[in-house]
Amino acid sequence: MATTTSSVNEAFYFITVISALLFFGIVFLMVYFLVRYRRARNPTATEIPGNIWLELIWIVVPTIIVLVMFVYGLAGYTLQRTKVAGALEVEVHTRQWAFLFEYPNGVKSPDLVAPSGRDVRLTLESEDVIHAFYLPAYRVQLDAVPGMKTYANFRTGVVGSFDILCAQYCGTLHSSMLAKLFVLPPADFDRWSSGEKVQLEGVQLPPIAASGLELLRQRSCLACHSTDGNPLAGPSFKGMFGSTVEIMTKGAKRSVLVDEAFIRKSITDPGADIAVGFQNIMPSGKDSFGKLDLDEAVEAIKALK
Ligand code: HEC
Ligand SMILES: [Cu+2]
Repeated sequence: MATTTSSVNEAFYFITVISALLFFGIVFLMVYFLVRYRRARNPTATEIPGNIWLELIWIVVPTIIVLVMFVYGLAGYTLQRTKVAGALEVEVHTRQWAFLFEYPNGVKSPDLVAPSGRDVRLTLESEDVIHAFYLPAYRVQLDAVPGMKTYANFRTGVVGSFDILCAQYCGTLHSSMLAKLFVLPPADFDRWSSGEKVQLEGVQLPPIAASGLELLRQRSCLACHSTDGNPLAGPSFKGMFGSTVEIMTKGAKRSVLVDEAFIRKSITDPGADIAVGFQNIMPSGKDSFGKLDLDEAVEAIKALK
């Protein structure tokens, strides 16, 4: 049965073979004409006013070739876009600079986990700039655009782990916007998605019942906040709790003590107060944290003395 992956492969091979044939055909003719009509053999140039049949051939044949490429491409595009019955639906949230995969049962994971031999339907959304979900092993590449949903299907194959990258330059830490696809035997997938710890040989699966610090990592906070005191795009979490910081609120500068309420507000409404020396680029954590998760994240920041 044709899948996204096989149809992209077919289109790719077809285009490659046609390109190779044209390349060698053109080079062969060029060399042949060079030799055959060289000056020594052909001292006076021949004036050729035109040849209707030749012209028809080089218009019609390439048009047919390009149309066949289009049909191959359209078939793959349709497979990738059309809803498949019984597919595993996964929402892919993208933001600077991490992926977050959300399952129908509410499980959220920094890596994509799926059972083998199953259709997967991704719904992509971006919370800030344009990103691109890129899963080369399965030939899936699709932009995630703010304010718009985009969709991609693929069918998982053998058990294993595969790279996922962001393929759209999206800012300073674009190159670290990475994730994995873990394809598991179906029974293991069911155990993983119901919260059990699943151990596979040589594979480190993302835990879904996370510790506070793990949670900060999974929600991409650690892309901008270090835990060692060095500022990245945002101030370090180390020593944040209990410190006094300068912030801008509606254009006015003031000092505040970083207490629990301030940390909570900074996560759910990061645009309200801007730490001096930093830019207002932090995505709101309002929708990506459940209440319990938020408590745990705040505790983890408080603990980073
Ligand atoms: C894109 C980078 C980025 C990401 C991702 C990010 N932040 Fe921030 N964060 C910033 C910047 C920049 C500031 C300083 C400007 C401001 O106050 O909005 C900041 C400020 C904060 C502050 C207030 C610190 C202060 O001294 O005022 C807290 C608390 C915070 N972030 C927590 C988090 C948590 C928790 C997450 C994960 C859900 C997170 N951030 C994700 C960039 C980021
Ligand atoms: Cu990106």
